[in-house]
Amino acid sequence: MADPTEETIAAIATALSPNEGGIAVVRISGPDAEKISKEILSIPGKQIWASHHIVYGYVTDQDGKDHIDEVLVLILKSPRSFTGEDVIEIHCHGGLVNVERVLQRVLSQPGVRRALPGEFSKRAVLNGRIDLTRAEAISQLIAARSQRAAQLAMTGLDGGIQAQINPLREHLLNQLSEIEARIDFEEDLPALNEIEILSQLNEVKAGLSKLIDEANKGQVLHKGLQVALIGLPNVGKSSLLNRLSGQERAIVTSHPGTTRDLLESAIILQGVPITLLDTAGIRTTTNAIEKEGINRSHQALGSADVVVLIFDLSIGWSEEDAALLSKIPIDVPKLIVGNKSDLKASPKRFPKGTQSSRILPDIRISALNGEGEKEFIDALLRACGASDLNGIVLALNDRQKDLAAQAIGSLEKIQQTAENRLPLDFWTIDLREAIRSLGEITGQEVTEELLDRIFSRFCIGK
Ligand SMILES: Nc1nc2c(ncn2[C@@H]2O[C@H](COP(=O)(O)OP(=O)(O)OP(=O)(O)O)[C@@H](O)[C@H]2O)c(=O)[nH]1
Ligand SMILES: [Mg+2]
Repeated sequence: MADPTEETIAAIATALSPNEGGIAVVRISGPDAEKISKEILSIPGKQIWASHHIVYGYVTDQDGKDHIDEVLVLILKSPRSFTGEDVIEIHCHGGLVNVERVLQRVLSQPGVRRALPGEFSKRAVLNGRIDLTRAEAISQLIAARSQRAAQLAMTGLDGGIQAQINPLREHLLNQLSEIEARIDFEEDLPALNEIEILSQLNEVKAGLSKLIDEANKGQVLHKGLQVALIGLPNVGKSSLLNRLSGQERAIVTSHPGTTRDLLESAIILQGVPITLLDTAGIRTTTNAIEKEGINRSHQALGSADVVVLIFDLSIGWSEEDAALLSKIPIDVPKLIVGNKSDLKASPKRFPKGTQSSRILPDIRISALNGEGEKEFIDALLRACGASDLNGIVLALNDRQKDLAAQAIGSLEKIQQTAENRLPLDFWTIDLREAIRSLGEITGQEVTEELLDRIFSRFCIGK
């Protein structure tokens, strides 16, 4: 089999949508990109076929007579292209059927095959056009669900992650050479200043911890949060969902037991993508449909990142509310919200004594007139640890975060090695391990197999 980078690959690089898309792009990359394109194109007049030029023409059928589509063709010769290989981009008309026809015509040629997910990006990395952190940032940029998430991904694309990790890795490499020199030339060099080395390693550890901390916060921006609104019937769960989504998403009536099914609404609060779950009001009922709805409410309790328990201020905090509160899993952050603050409040308030660390101070709102909405949103974001996101400029993804944590683990082992007065060889083992973990983040130390695993999660055409 040919070396994978010797093969020419092709895929649709733009999003596919039926009946939509003024244009779409079919990308071809590899040594035969030019030859294949010329075979299927008819280029009228005297146009210049040269790198970084655009030519106008038609994709033709097998006989070269009938036109399949009218297109613009972008020519990018190696190494000045995204993949570093010869790349031809055929900008054709959009719509599902048309683009697929153009791609099929390309694939009908010998020596070209359909690209695997992320294969263009993988080649870009292998050919040194971008580093691994930038390739992953592109994937995050495409998947961004909010402006803030896109902005964070862009920092990665600008090389921000590489710029943070590289100096830390360099630092460790320097320490490693210090130690190795002592192992190799023990007699010729002054004794190792172990305290100094350990303090340097601690600095690296602190740098990594900070990155992990920011990653945890930043991931909220990428992944978003599931927030379940629960409460007794008629407390105003659906009204609150409608207010936060800015539309009449859920049916609201004065009839207890209106909502019978889980209802989702995707909203963005201060840059954080949030999936709100409206649930059926929980009570004892004999109605089979409502029962099933209540079952689903209980399920939603288990999967939510935060549970918002709503009660009716005009009725006051009741034993049923307390019973409901006790059903929420202990480790899920909970926000107690008193709704209908526009009505005369009952003296039965949420008892302060029952507050634990996972229950936040109660909030009073009116889903009817919007009173307390801002305080509610702030409290909600605080409850999920997403309130203080403005300072974050960079966020490692899960893979990078795990590797940073592994590096910290290795550095901690060195601390122990030192305390146990073990020989210097033991220091180098863990130090090398830490260096390798950081190298895997940036792609300086990755195997082809690992790259395959990373890029297989990318979308097709990227
Ligand atoms: N005065 C006042 N009425 C409200 C407020 N929020 C909701 N309501 C009213 O309370 C009633 C119930 O509201 P819903 O939003 O349907 O309540 P729910 O919790 O979804 O009820 P179920 O789906 O039956 O569990 C409706 O008549 C709403 O207009 C509020 O803040 N103030
Ligand atoms: Mg409802």
